Amino acid sequence: MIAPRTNRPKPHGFLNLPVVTEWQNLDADAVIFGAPFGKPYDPAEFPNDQSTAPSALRAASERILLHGQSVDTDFHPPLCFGDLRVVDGGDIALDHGNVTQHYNDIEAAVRFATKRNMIPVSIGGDDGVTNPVIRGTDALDNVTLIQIDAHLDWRDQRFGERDGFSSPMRRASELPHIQAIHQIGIRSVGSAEQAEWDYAQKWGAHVHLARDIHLNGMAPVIKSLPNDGKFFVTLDVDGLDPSVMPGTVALSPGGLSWWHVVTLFEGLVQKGSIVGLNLVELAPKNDVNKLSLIGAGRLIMKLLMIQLQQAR
Ligand SMILES: [Mn+2]
Repeated sequence: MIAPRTNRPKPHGFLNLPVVTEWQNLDADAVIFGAPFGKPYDPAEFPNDQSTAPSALRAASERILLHGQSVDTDFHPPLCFGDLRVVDGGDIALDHGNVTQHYNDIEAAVRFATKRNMIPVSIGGDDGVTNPVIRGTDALDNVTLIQIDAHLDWRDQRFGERDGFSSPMRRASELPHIQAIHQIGIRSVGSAEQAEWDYAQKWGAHVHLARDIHLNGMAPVIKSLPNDGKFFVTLDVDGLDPSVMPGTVALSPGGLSWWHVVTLFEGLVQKGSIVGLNLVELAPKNDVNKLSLIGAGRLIMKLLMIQLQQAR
């Protein structure tokens, strides 16, 4: 298997973590990398603002974590992120504007990491990059997909494109290693039509509505997850409420709170283990005072701390 080579991150590694762009040299518990380019429905919409998210997130590092040895008061005893073996693996390149090759390289990077027992953390990009990311998890069997999102994303195709941002759950449902799909934070209207809703129900997707989570908390969601599950988290930031995460595109009122998502991560490691994270749809131009960059960056940290401290 050929190791991916990535572009050096700008302006520096995420949280100033060590940077490794020659992946054959990777030795870490987790690798964070940019997967910037989703397949567009209209060439005029390419590249979009979400493609700038990996660089914007790195540039906001000092607002996400002041110091590698800062304590995290949510943990008992308070734990720091600093001594976890996490690296920034750079950005997957886009050569000659070839998005199909870009998708293949994203898929290969996820596969490379999981085969070497490193947790892949991919940062999009729009939700289109979720398609190759999930395909790349096929070295893990019986994966339970945890989608945090406002939207169903079960469209078979849109404008003839099958690998765009409206289709990742549909594509995931076709993969033999995806055992279950839990969709968390779903609400209101998106691109889904009746046929997609029916198809998702028929397939057996577990849809956890944002409204029910606000009424009953996250405990019923966690209870419904399989014991000893291998959970891959795909986090479309629009799953959170716009008041928490304004820096996105397809805003939808009534979304999840910060604590809902952190509580979910904690529930995943009580039930099983988190095997990867994919974070998409950050749109820095729409952000307010770096609120979304700080929130997204800290959710990446939180997920890794919760999983890696548990595994120690
Ligand atoms: Mn969405």
